[in-house]
Amino acid sequence: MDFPLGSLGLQIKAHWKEHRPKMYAELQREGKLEESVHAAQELTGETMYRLTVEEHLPHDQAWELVREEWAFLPSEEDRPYLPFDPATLSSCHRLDSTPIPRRRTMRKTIAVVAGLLIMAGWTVAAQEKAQTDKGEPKAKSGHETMAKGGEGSSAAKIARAMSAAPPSISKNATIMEMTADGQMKQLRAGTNGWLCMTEADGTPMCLDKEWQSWADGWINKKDPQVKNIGLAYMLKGDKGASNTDPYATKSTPDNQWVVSGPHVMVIVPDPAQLDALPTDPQNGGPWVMWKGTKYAHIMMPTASMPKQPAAKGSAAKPAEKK
Ligand SMILES: [Cu+2]
Repeated sequence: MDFPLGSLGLQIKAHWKEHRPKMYAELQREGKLEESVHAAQELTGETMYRLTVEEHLPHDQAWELVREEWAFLPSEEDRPYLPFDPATLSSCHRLDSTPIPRRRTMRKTIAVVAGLLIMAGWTVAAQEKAQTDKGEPKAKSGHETMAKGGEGSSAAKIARAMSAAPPSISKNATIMEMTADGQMKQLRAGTNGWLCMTEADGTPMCLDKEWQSWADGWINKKDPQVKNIGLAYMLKGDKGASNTDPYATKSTPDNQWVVSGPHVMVIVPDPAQLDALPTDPQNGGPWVMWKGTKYAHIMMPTASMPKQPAAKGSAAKPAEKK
């Protein structure tokens, strides 16, 4: 088998080598490097096609959603554990399961889209560079920041928040970010009742109305007002949470720290209804997080759970692979 890499593929390979050297070396050792880069290239092209041609998302928005999904992965320092195993990447990994039309016409399109992407990337980089070179003073406050320097970053934040749910939901959702001091700041108004937000650490999630009142309770440490079943998406996974303590910020020997891959979350008005479900994140299916607290909810993985970081000083069994 050979796995032809286009210019996008070559960029992906270089990016992985620079930003995820351990993963790169491991893939190389397993003889899976070319195959994985190729899969990342194809998935990125296919998904761009789907988002732009089929779902009519503007090109730059689609690219923001897709670029870090498989291709330009976060660095190993920022994100040691990915929500997927790059060695087993295949076309079953998609932003969602919308089928992709006829394979044959795709080939050409992928090449074209990938070409466009690279062009777009260059243009933006070139424009940013040109601005810096001109020595334009950075806008300091208020509207100026939003209109000029802030615009790119706020578009990126919006795209990041949107990436938690399928585009059909997130494109019309209200977008907010939680700032470092825990305040919520609206980045864009929405029309469909959903809220897509990023937590202070950048973790994105999209919440329906019930989950929004739940989040209000959780953030402000008061009783959540859950009146109906509530649904939320976290298709980018999270950076880790205690399975028992809603307010834990890091792993301890006994707080059942768990890093989750892509998942959906469910809340119900009566927490007793969750009693029938397991609470072990590694049981292979959905589980209840924060059981026995006011914030108990169902975690429902939509992909295999990622490899867990070795819990320091705990007796936790090592996460089994595959
Ligand atoms: Cu979650």
